[in-house]
Amino acid sequence: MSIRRALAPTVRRRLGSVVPTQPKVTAMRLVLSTDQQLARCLDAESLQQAATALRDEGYVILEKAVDAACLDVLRERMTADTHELLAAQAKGEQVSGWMRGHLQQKPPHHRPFLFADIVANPFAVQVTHAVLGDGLFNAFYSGNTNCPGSEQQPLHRDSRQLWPTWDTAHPATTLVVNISPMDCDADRGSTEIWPGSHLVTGELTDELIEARRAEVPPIRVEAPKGSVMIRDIRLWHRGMPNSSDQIRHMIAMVHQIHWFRRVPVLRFQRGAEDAFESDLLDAHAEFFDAEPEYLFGPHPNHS
Ligand SMILES: O=C(O)CCC(=O)C(=O)O
Repeated sequence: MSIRRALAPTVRRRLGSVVPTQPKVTAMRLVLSTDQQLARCLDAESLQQAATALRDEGYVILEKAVDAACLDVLRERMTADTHELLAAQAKGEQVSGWMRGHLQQKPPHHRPFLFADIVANPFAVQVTHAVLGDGLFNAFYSGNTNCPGSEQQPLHRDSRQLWPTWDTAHPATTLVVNISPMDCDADRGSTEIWPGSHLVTGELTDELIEARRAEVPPIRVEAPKGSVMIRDIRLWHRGMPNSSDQIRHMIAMVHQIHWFRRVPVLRFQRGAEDAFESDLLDAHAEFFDAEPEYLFGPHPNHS
């Protein structure tokens, strides 16, 4: 496994003049080795690095963590579903999404589109478990679709600090697991994220945003196909214009600490239970014979 990581701004400040020339944080990523892929397990050092990145920077990208074949199957089906959503939108039907070209789109909830590499990705679960501890559960199975010609979203965070009047941030309670079935980069409208901003308290005013930009500027997610990005739900981010001719899908799951209020269970088709098996993650799911209505179903308020 290789790891690229610059020192976090907090560390740079603490070290002061000892390392005045350290570059700013630009990425936090781990590339899984073949051994780790075969073992379906991160080694202790990698796990610690990933958990530390998530705590300090608010995100980590694990490359080579998802099988390409299942991503291809998902992309084909999700592209067909996007066209169905866009056709409905063109006819005036209500379709979820914030700003032109951005859709809240659930992946299929039935066989053969439910894969262990996605719904219980062992590497992602290891990392979220390392940060959130025993008893974590998944509260969400949906996603963000960024269509060609989309516009920029306002900067936002998907959840505020739990104690918004405090001037210090609390430890992580909720982590978003994002998987795209394709290469993600700025041309294809990858998400803009603000490293370390999950620890910033206060309202997202223009003044606070500009002060933060001067200290730690935002970056665009660069995640080759097969990557998983895990981010703290408080991390500042936004959807950006997609200047390519390709629809960018991004599946989103939300892992929560055991004591968090539970949303209603997620509903999937019976026969796919095996995909959700995990010693560490409670899938918080129920299975039914009928194919669940997912595409036009309700969207809970997450991610
Ligand atoms: O699609 C993205 O890159 C981010 C979307 C997003 O943050 C949102 O729709 O709230």
